[in-house]
Order: sequence, then structure tokens, then C-alpha cells
Amino acid sequence: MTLDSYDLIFARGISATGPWEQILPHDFLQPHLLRTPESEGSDRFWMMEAWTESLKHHGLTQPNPAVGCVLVDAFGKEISRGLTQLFPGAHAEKTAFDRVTNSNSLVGGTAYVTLEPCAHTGRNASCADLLATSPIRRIVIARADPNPLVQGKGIQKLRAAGKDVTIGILSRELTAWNLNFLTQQILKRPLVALKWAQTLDGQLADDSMSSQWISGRTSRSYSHWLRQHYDLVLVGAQTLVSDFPQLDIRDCFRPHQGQPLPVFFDPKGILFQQPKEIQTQIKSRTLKPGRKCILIAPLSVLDKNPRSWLHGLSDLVILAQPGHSLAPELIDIISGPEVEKALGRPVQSVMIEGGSKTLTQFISAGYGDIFHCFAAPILTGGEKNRISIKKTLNQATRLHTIASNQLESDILIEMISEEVKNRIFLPS
Ligand code: AOF
Ligand code: ZN
Repeated sequence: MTLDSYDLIFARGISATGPWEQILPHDFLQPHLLRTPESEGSDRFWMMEAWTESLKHHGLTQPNPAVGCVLVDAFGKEISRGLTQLFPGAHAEKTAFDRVTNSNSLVGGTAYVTLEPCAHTGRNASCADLLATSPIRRIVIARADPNPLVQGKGIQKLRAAGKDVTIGILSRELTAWNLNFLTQQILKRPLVALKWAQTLDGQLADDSMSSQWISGRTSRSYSHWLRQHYDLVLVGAQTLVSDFPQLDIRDCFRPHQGQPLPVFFDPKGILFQQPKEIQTQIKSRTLKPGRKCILIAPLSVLDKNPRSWLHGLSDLVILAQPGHSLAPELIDIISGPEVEKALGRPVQSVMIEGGSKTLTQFISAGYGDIFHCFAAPILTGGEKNRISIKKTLNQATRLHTIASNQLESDILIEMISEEVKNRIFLPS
């Protein structure tokens, strides 16, 4: 199968992590951010409905993917819908079946599911068995589940039971939506998302290091939605010193129950060398007593510098990196047992939010599965705060655009790496 770059670009009104109408407050929704409605009753129409259902548990089902399911009767009327419950709760299909009041309505009906129904008996009976033994006639699936316990076996069970199975409706969009889960399953490591806002001339901060307020309020609202999407939010120590970022979800349209776990990366020990006033500000504005955070620094930095200024931060977990390199040490630490313990579940994803040095280091080390990049109509000049990986066009890292949009006067471009395109988007 070949897929050219154009084929990867999503339908209008859909970002890499959901439809805009589900993400932004309604007064931020400019007309070009609205979807072209699907024709009523079509497979795409119902798959959008199944996706919309799963969005209600955005960021809450991990390590399970947030799946949606809609059951439709033989006359095209909705019977019920369901979504994956909070871990370790029921799967979407089971939730939808539990909400059916008249089982006769299922005869000859269709189930729309955003991921292949599972084939294993885990905490629940297998969803493929549930569908296979039901009077539902047709099952429409967005994409296959690469979990070795499933991996096509769900589809096989359905076909063996004589069901009509269609695969691939909104598959790119739902692959992006489940990218955390899919990356963990296929690449056996956490998804690394890179997010930044830059001026039109490529500065992530001005030369005096101020990086706040480059992008507008709609872009900021989307950034907070992204924080809900990823398990960890990581920034470098310089960003901490310059911006005292809160790294929480404040400005999000939908009610949210979780917060990402903030991770700070200090490869040179600059936090330890700050004057007392700055350290006090870091403690009161970002690390905060009672807030669970992770600080990662090389062993040599932690050995050399007194940590007394961190006293009182009982929920701060300090982790030593054996050397100085990012790959694979830092990723190993991020997916290791201490971070898993602090998060309360296995780490499936991390979003690197800056600054320019940290992003440059990650990109240079070959990391970056998905990019959310905002460009604002501002020119600052300057040269200190740019992504600078120093490659020629021949050696350039080439990405694939999956979505782009104008958010007020900013332009958002969302891209995936070659590896994600070939190994996660294509096999679906
Ligand atoms: C579905 N429907 O709603 C979800 C699925 O540990 P368990 O038994 O809950 O199974 C987890 C796996 O099930 C998960 O890794 C993924 O492969 C699949 N998720 N499957 O049929 C759902 N969330
Ligand atoms: Zn299931």
C-alpha cells in the first residue's frame, strides 16, 4: 500500500487530537474550524458519533485507549452508545451493550467501533465474542488493534461468526487519536510529542529568554487540551527559570479530572546554581509543595550540588540520569518504575513543551513522533532561542503533515515522523 503526503491530511475541522468543536470553547470556534457534516446515516457519520462518545473520557482511560462504540438498528436508528470506562473499567462495546433496553432492536443492526474489538478475556469477556454472539449483522471498525492479544483476532472471530466486517473508516484520524496507545504497542516505548510556539522567524523566545505569550488564546486553549492528552509534560530547566510555567490544565473547554505529571530536565544543573530568590519562585510557582513532580538531572550534577533548597517538596521525585545523553537514557528513565509509580500507571506518552535547547536535544537525538507547532505573526529577530539541529536539506528530518489550521491569527501545523507514518499509520 502506498500513501502519498496528501492522503495523510485529515478532513477539515479535525485536529491531530480530535474535532475542533469538541476541543475549543464555542466562542473560539471560527467557521473554518467546523467540520463539513458527514452525510447522515453514512459509515463516517456513525464513526464520528462513536469517536465523539469516546472523547468524553479524554485522558482518563490510560493505559487503555479511549474507544467509542455506537449500536445502530437495521433501520438506521441509534440503539445505544458506549465508551471505555476509567481504568480498569469496562470496554466501550460492553458499555454500549449494557445500555441496550430492547435486545430485539439489535437484530440486523450495525456496530461502529473506533478500534478493533478485543479478542481476549481480560477483566471483561472479549468484545469480539460479545458482538459475534449478538444478533448484530455488521461491524464497522476504524482500525485494527496491534495489541498481541488482539492483532486481527477480533476481526477473525467476527468474520468466523458470519458477520460483515468493514475496516478503515476514519482510520487516520482515529490512529492519531489513539497514538499514545498504538506507539506503546507497536514501537514498545512511550510516544514523544513535541509542542512549541514560535514567532514567524522561528524564535521560541526573544533573546532575553521571555517566551510567554507568543501564541494567542485559542492556541493556548488547545495546548491545555494537549496536556490532558499526554501522560507527562516535560520542560527543560531554562524554561523553568525564565517562565515559571505552571504546566497544568487550567484553560480547557471540557471538564477534566486529571492533570499531567510535570517532568523537569536539568542536564547542566542550572536550577541548583540559581540565586535564592529564583529558587524560591520556582518552589512557589512551579514545583509547589504538595504537587507531584519529577526532576531529572545527571548523577554528576546531583552529587556536586546541595539539594537543601528543595526541602519541603515532599512530592518531588528526584531521579538521577547515569550519563548526560538523552537517548536512550532519558527515555528509559521516563518509562521506568519510579515515573510509573508517581503517575500511577505505565507511561505511554510524554509531551516536550520546550524550551528551544531541550527540543533541539530531543530532535537531534532522533525523538519526535508527533509535532504540534504554532507559528504566530510576530517577528522578533534574534538567534538564541531557535530549534537548531544544523542539518543540510539532504540530511533534513522530514515530517508528514496530518493537520493544519488557523487558530485566531496563529497557524498550527501538526506533523508525524516518517517512523510513525510507516509503522503506525500505514499498517492500519
Ligand atoms: C476494546 N474496547 O473499549 C478498549 C479496548 O486489560 P483489558 O482486558 O481491559 O484489555 C485492554 C486491552 O483491550 C487494551 O490494551 C487494548 O488492546 C484493548 N482496548 N478494546 O475492545 C475498548 N479500550
Ligand atoms: Zn474489549
